[in-house]
Amino acid sequence: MARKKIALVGAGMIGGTLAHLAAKKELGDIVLFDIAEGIPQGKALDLSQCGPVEGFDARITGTNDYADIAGADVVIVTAGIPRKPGMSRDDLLGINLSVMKAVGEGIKTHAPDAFVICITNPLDAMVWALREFSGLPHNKVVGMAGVLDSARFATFLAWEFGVSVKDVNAFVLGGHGDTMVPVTSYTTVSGIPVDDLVKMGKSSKASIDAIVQRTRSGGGEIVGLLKTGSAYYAPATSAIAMAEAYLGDQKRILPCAVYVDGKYGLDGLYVGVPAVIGANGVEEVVEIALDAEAKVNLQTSVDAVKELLVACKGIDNSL
Ligand code: TXD
Repeated sequence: MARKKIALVGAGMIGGTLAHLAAKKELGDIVLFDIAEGIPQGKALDLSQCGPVEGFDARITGTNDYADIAGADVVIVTAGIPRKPGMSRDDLLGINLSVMKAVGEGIKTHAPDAFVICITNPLDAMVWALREFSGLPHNKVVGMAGVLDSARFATFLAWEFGVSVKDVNAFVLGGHGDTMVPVTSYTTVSGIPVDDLVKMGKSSKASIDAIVQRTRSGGGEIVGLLKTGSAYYAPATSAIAMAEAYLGDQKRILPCAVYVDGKYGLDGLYVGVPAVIGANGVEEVVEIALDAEAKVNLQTSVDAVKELLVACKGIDNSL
């Protein structure tokens, strides 16, 4: 059976990391696309030379021509600009919306049957715009944010409780912004709810609240430290988990930015909720029962996403 084809649109910090992870896991042949001449070609050549050492068989190529993504099974989009200190994710909207228009056209023309994972910020607006520009079915276009935000939440909780990250199952819903919703009532350590662990004296409400806030500002914390850009190892790792769920028909329930129309009382927008990811892309939007506080927080997050969509429509009247 021919190897799958993974197209990475954007060959920057996350794109290069995606390529390395996909190659090490032998997910398929890899095409790195970018508008910067030389970058995708240079990274592809460098990554190819990992093969003899790592022992992976994957053809890794770099290109500046969208035609080379033809027939991709998965397309992961990181094209655009990242944050610098002092910038919010929303500040990226104007530039990255125009990038999504070009990327959407490229995918529409050359890879209309792909499962598309958008990473570019502001994520909840960019994934919606990419779906509009590409014209692909809603179940084949998703945004990566919740897996990353949940991983950040899980990391901080594992440190707090002094347990293995393997045993922490964390849930973060809502938009990929300051209004994201870490849901402690659905977050467990080996099945034990975090709220019960607090009652058992393993932590305190104040510490958990501080972890929730650190999770919300997790991206900004790294931007402030790096100064030259934003996080890329965990974002790439998170997107690869989503790609594997699709390629392997894993039926994983993952927090992803998916198109929600009807469930959660939402009327047709992309926001982070639990979704079943399998061979048909988004196979189900899982509607979990939320307590009053989580419902209010999710609505606040949805309202923030809706404001971004209004801004997008104000910039590009084709939307
Ligand atoms: O959880 C999440 N979704 C976020 C997303 C986590 C971290 C980073 N987040 C966002 O991903 C970030 O705010 C950026 O919008 C993207 C990509 O971040 P990255 O760190 O990879 O940015 P780089 O290193 O600047 O790479 C972007 C590449 C760069 O090589 C540009 O030349 C290229 O995008 N680029 C384009 N490629 C194709 N087409 C166009 N028009 C284009 N414009 C820039």
